[in-house]
Amino acid sequence: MTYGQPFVGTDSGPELLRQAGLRKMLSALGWRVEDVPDLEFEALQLSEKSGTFEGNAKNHKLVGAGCEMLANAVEKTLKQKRFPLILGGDHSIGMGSLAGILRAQPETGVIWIDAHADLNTPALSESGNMHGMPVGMLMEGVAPDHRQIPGLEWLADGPRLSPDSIVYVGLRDVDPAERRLIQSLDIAAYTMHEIDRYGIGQVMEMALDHLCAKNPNRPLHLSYDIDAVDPVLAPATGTTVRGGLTFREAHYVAEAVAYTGNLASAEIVELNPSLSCGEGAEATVELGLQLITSFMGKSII
Ligand code: DIR
Ligand code: MN
Ligand code: MN
Ligand code: MN
Repeated sequence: MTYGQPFVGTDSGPELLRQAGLRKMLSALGWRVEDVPDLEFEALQLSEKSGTFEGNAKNHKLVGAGCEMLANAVEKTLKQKRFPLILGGDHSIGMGSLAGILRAQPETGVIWIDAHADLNTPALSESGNMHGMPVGMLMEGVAPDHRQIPGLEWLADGPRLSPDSIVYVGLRDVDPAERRLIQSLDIAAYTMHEIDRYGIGQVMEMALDHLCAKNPNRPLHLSYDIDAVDPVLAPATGTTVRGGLTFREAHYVAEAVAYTGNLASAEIVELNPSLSCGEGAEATVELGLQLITSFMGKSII
């Protein structure tokens, strides 16, 4: 998926992770891996229903139809008691992942690692880019009437994410409308400021406690936007913001989530090797692969 943001190349992430040895890494950790082929979004029959949509959501038909395919695949995988590891693609796919997860396991807690809050909707977005909307489109009290948005009609009656069922880690570029929502809905947000103040160890303890204190066995979903990591380490992504997670902070987040034993699904998104030449692209893919290895259970000793 690359239609949730303006740059070409974000759809090459999955293939580059495969080429970098993802399957071998997962097998070495003891996983039995079924590598399903990429979902083909390009060939989709686009919805022509519901007249013209006036809101600000670029490529909503393609993004919406692609996310519907992904939601169905994720729901099915979870219901088979298997672990969906979702490779992006831009973060608009988070709409599909979340929709499928909430249908299969509505009690899921979500850990959103990102420089951005992705809490926009077509009515709130300044850019119209749907990779800035996956959380907003699913959240109770924020989600729009999906029947009005061609491509997204399938989302109209689905379950919603409660504002207390998500934690953010790594935020540093939040739009004014998103900031108001985080405050008014009292969403748990650990920005780079909190990471500086408390350290990543305490931040992850607070974040996981927020999600799991009442239900220690709660299934967790990790949504890892590579732009959470500092652009010095992960330059090959569409919307870099300075002052991000260090190498160890980025890994610590993944390790802390893995150590809960509750991780039930995960996605890594926004790798775009075409945005950085040579070494930067390779380094970003390699980092993505290492982060996957960490949250899929690699232990250091
Ligand atoms: C901005 C940037 N908040 C938007 N969002 C990004 O376009 O909605 N999300 N880059 O990943
Ligand atoms: Mn994102
Ligand atoms: Mn982001
Ligand atoms: Mn993004």
